[in-house]
Amino acid sequence: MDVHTIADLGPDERSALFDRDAGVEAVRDDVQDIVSQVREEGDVALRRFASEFDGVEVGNVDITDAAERAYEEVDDDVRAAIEDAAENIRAFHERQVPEDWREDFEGRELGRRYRPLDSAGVYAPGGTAAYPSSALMGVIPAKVAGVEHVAVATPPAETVNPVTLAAIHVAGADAVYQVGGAQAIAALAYGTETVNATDIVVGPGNRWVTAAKAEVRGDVAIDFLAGPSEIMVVADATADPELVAADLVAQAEHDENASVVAVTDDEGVAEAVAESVEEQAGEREREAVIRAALESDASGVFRARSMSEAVLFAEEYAAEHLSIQAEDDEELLERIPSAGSAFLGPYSPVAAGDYAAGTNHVLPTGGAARVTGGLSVDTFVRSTTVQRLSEDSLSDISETITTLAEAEGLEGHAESVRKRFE
Ligand code: HSO
Ligand code: ZN
Repeated sequence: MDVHTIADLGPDERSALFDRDAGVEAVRDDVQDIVSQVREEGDVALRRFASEFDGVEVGNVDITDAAERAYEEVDDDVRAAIEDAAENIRAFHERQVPEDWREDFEGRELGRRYRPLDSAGVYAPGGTAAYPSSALMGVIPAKVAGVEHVAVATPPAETVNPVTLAAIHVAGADAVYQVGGAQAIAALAYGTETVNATDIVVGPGNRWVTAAKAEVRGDVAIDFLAGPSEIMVVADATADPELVAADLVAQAEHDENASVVAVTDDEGVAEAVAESVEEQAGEREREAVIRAALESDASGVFRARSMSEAVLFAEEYAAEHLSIQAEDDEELLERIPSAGSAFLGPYSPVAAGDYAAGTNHVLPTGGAARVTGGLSVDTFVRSTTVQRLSEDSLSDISETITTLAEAEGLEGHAESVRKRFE
C-alpha cells in the first residue's frame, strides 16, 4: 500500500478518495425491469428469478419454519455466539428507545409521541457475502422499536445458510422468505401473494440490491444506499502500526471495492502501517480480495503535516468506520462530526462493532455520514407532535397567528382563531 502526502494530492487522487459511490448507475435499467416484473407477476417472477439468477428451483418462498430448525441444528458454539452477540446488540438498542414527552410552553402543552412502524423488511445478503451478523443488525433494532411484523429476505439456495437462518430466528423475525437481489427488495416493498408488503426496507446488499432500494424509495421508506465498506484510521505517533494495519486488512477483506485509509502526522507510523499491511495481507485467506482493495485509488496511507490536517482529511472523507488511535482521541473525535461509527483506543477494533460490541454495523458509506447515522431504533419509529392550548395561551398568540395568516392571504386561518373568542 502506498504512502501519500496529503499536501501533494492532485484533483484525481482527491476525487478517488472523496467521491466514493455505490456504483448503482450501471445496473439501474436492469433493476427497473426486475422491479416491474415482481410488481406485475408476484411469486411467479420470484421463482423465475430464483431459477435464472440463483440456479434454484424454489418451492415455498416462505421459509420461516426452516429458520427455527436451523437454530436447533447449528453447532452449539455458533448458537451461543449468536445469542451472546444478540444480547449485546439488544441492550445497546434498548437504550435508544425514545420516550414520549409533554411540556408546558407558557400555557401551550406541547410534546412528541413515538410509535413503531407497523412493518419492516430486512435484507440479509447470501452467497459469499452471507453475513449472519447483518441479520441481527437489521432485525433487532426493528423488534426493539416495537415493529410488529419484521420480515427478512435472504437469497435462495439448495440449503440456505443455516447460520444466517439461526441468526434471523434469534433476532426475532416474524417471517423469512427465500428471495434475493433486486427482486427481494421489490417483494418487500410491494408484496406478492406470499410476501407481505412492508413500510420500510433496510439492510446492506450488492449493487442490485442497492439500486433496487433507490428504485422503491418514495413508495416505501428505506434506510440509506450503502456502498462498499470503508475505514478511516486517524493515528498519531502513539498508535501501534500493527493494530492499525490489522483493522485496514480486516476491512479490505470485505470487498475488492472497499476503501481503506489511514492518516497520520508521523512518518514512522505511516511507513510501518504500509509495511505491516503488506505483510498481514499475505497471511490472509482472502489475500486476493484484500490486495485488490489495498491497491485501489480509494485506499492508502496518508501523511499529514499535523493532526489538525489529519482531522480535516478525516472529516472530508466522512467514513463509515472511523478508528482513532491517538493520545487525544476524544478531542480528535470532537473535531470529526462526520462518521458512521467511531472506534476509540487500542482495544476497539472495528470487528468488535461488526459483531458483538452492541453497536450497529449497518452504517452510511460514500460520505453519507455527513448527513445521517447508521441503522438504529430511530429508523423504525415515527414521531407525532402533540399540542393542547389553553384559552389564555391561544389568546396570547392569536395576534401573531392572525397577522401572519392575513399576510399569507389566508383569511380562513385567521377566522378559525377569532371564532374561538366570539
Ligand atoms: N464491516 C461490515 C459489517 C460486517 N463485518 C459484517 C463482518 N460481518 C460493514 O459495516
Ligand atoms: Zn466487517
